[in-house]
Amino acid sequence: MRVLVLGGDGFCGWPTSLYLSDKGHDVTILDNLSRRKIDVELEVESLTPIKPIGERLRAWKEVSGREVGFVNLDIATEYDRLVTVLQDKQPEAIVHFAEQRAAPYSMRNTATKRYTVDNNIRATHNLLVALADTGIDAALAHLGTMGVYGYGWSGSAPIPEGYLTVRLTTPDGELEREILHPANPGSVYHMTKTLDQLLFSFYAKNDGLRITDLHQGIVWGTQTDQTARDDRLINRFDYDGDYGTVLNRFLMQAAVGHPLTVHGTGGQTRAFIHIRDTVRCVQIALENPPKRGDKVKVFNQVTETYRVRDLAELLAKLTDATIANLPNPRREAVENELNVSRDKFLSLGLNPTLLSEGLLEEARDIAFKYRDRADTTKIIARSVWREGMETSPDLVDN
Ligand code: NAD
Ligand code: USQ
Repeated sequence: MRVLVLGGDGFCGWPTSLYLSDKGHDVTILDNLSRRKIDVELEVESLTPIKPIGERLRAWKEVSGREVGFVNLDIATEYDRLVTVLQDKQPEAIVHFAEQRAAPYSMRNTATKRYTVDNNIRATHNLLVALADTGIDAALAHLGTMGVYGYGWSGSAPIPEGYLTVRLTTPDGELEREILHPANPGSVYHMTKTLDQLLFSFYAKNDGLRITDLHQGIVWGTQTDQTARDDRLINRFDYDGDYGTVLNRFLMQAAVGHPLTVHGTGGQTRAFIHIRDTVRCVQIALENPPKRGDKVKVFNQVTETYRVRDLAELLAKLTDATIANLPNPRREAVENELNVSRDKFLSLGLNPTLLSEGLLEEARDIAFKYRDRADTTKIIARSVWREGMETSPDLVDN
């Protein structure tokens, strides 16, 4: 298939681009490199030494013999160029990763809240209207988030894959309806993903676009079979207080001898997926698209759920790290249950990479290898959900 990967220079997009290329697809990345610019703004770098996009692509051609195209394009602001690329490439499939994805960055200040909404909503809408406008019938897979459902709203009842069946009492009797699961975002970033859902629903209904929304959990790990083939292909590893996600942060913290930064009691239960499964799930979704006229297909892209403090305890046991219970910079439930339906991917053949299998390898090979690149003053999360909330001081000297 001719596949466009929007946001293909990022943490999930880069390994997905290589995976799809390796499977024989004709891949072109569209990315405005905004994620690299945010690193400059935050004065932080990926723990792993990622190469510039041009060098990445040359290295991939050298090791695989396959070419991946690249267009530097801002999907949120360069609509006419987006249309030209679509007409030129005539993609059969599109994967949409191109959004500002960090909840803490989206809550950092007024400017980052506005940027997150402007960037994410405009990018998604530009893509949808461009597909409707050009009549290109590509299968579109978007990376959404488990956070659209909120945490704990349905107690221990399983969170369905996107839709909820409800019964309405009318003067003429009972009506049964399938509705999008109520949206309950916990950050401006998560809010943009709930708004994306409405855009998808409308364009599927009105224009017959074929859309799959992948409600993904927290991605952990770094390397895939493809990114591990050459040092120049290495994937990014975010560990800073805004972009680092919890399990990769704990892995990195254990590697540099930093206490594990548990927010509050660590009673937050979250869904997880290894990066190797992210790339497989995207492939499965592209191979099983909805038909024209179908409603948006929703998959919960998660393999396991864990409580934050259980992850910290597991790592502390494996690595001798200590645990620090810090003031939580976020407004979120102190403790929550999370029961997620995840049958669709399993029924389509996903064989999940479970946490214990990859964990040691990941910790040893990546975080430890690059520990000298860490700036420990960037570890503590300091973007607060409301002005005046307490944050922790640095726990170690840099
Ligand atoms: P990332 O920030 O590493 O990658 C996003 C890429 O999109 C970056 O390369 C960035 O430069 C590009 N981009 C952003 N806005 C753009 C625009 N307007 N035009 C062109 N390119 C643009 O993020 P990631 O971790 O790879 O996440 C990818 C997607 O998956 C996001 O939409 C995110 O919400 C979703 N997701 C990620 C996780 C996770 O744990 N990382 C979990 C669930 C869902
Ligand atoms: N947490 C800690 N200590 C830390 C970092 C985080 O206790 O050092 C806690 C947070 O308070 C939160 C939980 O761990 O309760 C998860 O935080 P996170 O930063 O790992 O994940 P989150 O902000 O939810 O965002 C990440 C991705 C986002 C994606 C989302 C999937 O950045 O793009 O959408 O995971 S999900 O969480 O399923 O919505």
